[in-house]
Amino acid sequence: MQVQSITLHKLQMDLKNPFKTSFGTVQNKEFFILEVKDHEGHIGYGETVAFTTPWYTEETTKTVEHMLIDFLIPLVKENPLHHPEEVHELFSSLRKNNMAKAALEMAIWDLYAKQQEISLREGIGGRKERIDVGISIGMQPTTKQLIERIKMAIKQGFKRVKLKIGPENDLKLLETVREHFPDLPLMADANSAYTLADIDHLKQLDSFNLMMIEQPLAHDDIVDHARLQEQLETPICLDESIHSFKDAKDAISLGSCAIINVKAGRVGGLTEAKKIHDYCLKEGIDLWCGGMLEAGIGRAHNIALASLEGFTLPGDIAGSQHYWDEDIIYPEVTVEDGQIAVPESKGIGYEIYEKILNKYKIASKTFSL
Ligand code: OSB
Ligand code: MG
Repeated sequence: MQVQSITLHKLQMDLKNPFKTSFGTVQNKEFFILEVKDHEGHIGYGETVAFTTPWYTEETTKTVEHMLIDFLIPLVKENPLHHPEEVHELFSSLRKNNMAKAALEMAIWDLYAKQQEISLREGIGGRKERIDVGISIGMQPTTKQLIERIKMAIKQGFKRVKLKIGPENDLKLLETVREHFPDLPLMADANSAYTLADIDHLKQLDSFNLMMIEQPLAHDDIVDHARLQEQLETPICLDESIHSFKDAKDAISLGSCAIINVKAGRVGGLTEAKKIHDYCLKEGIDLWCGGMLEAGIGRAHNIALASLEGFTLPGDIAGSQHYWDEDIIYPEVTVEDGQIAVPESKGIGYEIYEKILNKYKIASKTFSL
């Protein structure tokens, strides 16, 4: 599957609303769309998910650009590929930088599916034709606004609601939310806002019947999470702590979590995400697909990934309209009754909307291979 050229389009797009977590606020996204072309004119697309500051993982838009240009594209140039599953192994000679690796690996997966004339879903072995989705609601200026947001999410049919919490806004907030929505499938994401010293405080969260609490402790921890899970009835879901299949295996065997949130960007691509998926399926561990406030290309990849049967819980995959005034793909992603139809056409199953891409593009570079 020889690659002829790789183009990096740098985009700047503003989210409709600021997205606030315990660690900071995202409003302006700066990221790359990757175009990987072969000699027959097939094009595979990828999207980088790092932010401009390293608040979520250590990667940033700039480190991703550096890794792609100085290391990852040259590796693809020097090594002929036969199948996208070889890319993860090829990139393993370079440490970490999973988001940079994932963007290129995922573009190569899309290219492969297009060459084979199959959907990306089929390419990775996904069986679901529709996927259940939930919504992640950032911290709101007032509880009243949060309640309104939740009402809207329920009206739109989302299968579960995820709230962002931290030590300053958890118990009272969850109490109010539960008063309004006693039976809503609800979960909370702390983005590492607590430490093990907060254990008595965290135990109080058990009274809210949450589906899970996501990443309560440090971004790089699995040991303390195991200690916490021992004393917590609410299942713990790990996000930031899981960067690889090995992390997932270790966390499961230590009892650090009962559920995993997989993001292909965080684990270095679709091949590693699928490996985690296969293991969770075998071990009976619940799994769902996380999000990184992606534009259409990243969103399309998440939809294909979530079509694998082991994604047992609704993912953080909203429709394009939820985050963007206009998306860079057509058709845009739409949610109906809390579900997204997985496209059947070739590759990711969405086309690039050139006009919109060009509108938000601030630079492009092409590398011939
Ligand atoms: O922790 O899951 C997270 C967004 C950006 C970075 C990290 C996270 C999130 C979300 C929203 O919760 C996910 C989405 O809807 O794309
Ligand atoms: Mg999270």
